[in-house]
Amino acid sequence: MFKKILIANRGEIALRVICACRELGIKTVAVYSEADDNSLHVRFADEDVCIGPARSSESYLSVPAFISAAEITGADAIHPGYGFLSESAYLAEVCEACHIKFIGPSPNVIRLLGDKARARRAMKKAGVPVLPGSDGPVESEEKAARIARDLGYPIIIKAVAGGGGRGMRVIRAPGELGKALKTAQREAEAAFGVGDVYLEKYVEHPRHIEFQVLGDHHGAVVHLGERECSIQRRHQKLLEEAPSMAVTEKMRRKLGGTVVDAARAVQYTNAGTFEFLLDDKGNFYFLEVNTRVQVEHPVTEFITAVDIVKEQIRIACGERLSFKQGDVTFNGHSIECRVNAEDPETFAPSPGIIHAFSVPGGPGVRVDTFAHSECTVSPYYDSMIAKIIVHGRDRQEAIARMRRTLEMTVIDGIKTSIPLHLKILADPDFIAGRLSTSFMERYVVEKKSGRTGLAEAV
Ligand code: MV4
Repeated sequence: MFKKILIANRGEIALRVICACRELGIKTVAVYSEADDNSLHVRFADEDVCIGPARSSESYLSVPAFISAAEITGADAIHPGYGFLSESAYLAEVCEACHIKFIGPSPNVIRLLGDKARARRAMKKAGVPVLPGSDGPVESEEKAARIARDLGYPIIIKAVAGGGGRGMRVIRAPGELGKALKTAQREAEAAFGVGDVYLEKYVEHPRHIEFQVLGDHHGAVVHLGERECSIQRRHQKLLEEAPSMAVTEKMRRKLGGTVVDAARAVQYTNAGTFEFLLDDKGNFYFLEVNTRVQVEHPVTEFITAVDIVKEQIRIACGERLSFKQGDVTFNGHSIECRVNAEDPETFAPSPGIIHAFSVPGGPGVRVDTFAHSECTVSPYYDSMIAKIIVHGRDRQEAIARMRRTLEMTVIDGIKTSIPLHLKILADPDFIAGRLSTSFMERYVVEKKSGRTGLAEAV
């Protein structure tokens, strides 16, 4: 087993990795920017290294900073968390060259799946359902128009280097195509340095459902079921749950099996997430693979009792998965609310000092956070300050448990999204499980039109 792991991240996920390391008897190295010198991840790590100024580009996004910190402290491995360089094939490659284990898939797999058009092709070949679309990048307007006509409108233009909703454009009529293609290519070039885009048939009001997988270095792959992630705004998830009310046991077994086969086909190792759209007819369509641990992994941990971060570490040091697909069981229902430091009405960031912080415990409650009383929420980083995760015997109990937990949470000094979460939890469509990626949009529209929408309710 590794003796020492460097955590190339900050905030709650850095603490989450420290939890796993402590339970496994592994020493930890925290890295931190000048804005984070009082952070809990620094306090609870065995060693710490300051890697630069507050700005991420000069600290948490610096490959040389991570590598030199690992070399100075003699770390055997780097856990990248999520965000920052967690899906950087380059970081994984430099780690390999420096004989430091990168806790994630191989550089080649990260590169393959990071190219959304290549990933789509690989998944199609492996038998995963994909939407009708272009076989690869489309350069010319003529080719795009021909493909779009065959697909039928609406279509969506996606950046090959995009993902997570960045660099997408929906086209509803042939007249919009030419200009949109050029703009999409230009924007992709500016944002990612790669201007390639591809086309897909557009699905209206789908659900967003993702499957968690784990693969070891001996060819074993298992899935841990799905997460329902449809409640999001501007591609930022607000609330996730497992299992999804829209997925039957039969669907789970079928798509889970397909995803496991596909992961094996691309020699996927470590933890990964296969994202899908689910349309109103029950059809799944592949979107992309995330090659990192996800923010919402705790809902899966609650219903399967698998510690995903510990498994990531064990896999990276070459251990075999200790359980088989048949050993994976799904127990009860879990919900996560991402508590953000933001105005619940306008969504404007609300950084500052948290003067009082208290979250109740009790049965079935888990809080993953870096926050505490008198801590600072920096304007330099993501606004997520805590994840509140609950587990109940069924969805109804989980909803009630989440509601009482949020009601008994104290966060003074900054605005948070908790009032918005409470509105979602009281929404009749949410309670009935009528979800789609348009769920949050509808709030805003209803508010503007003056009707009693969720923004006014509660
Ligand atoms: C789509 C789509 C509809 N049709 N692709 C957004 C994130 C990125 N992974 C892909 N995304 C979408 N791709 C087709 N062909 C709708 C979305 C989408 C979405 C997907 C998941 C979660 C939230 C979303 C919000 C808006 C659009």
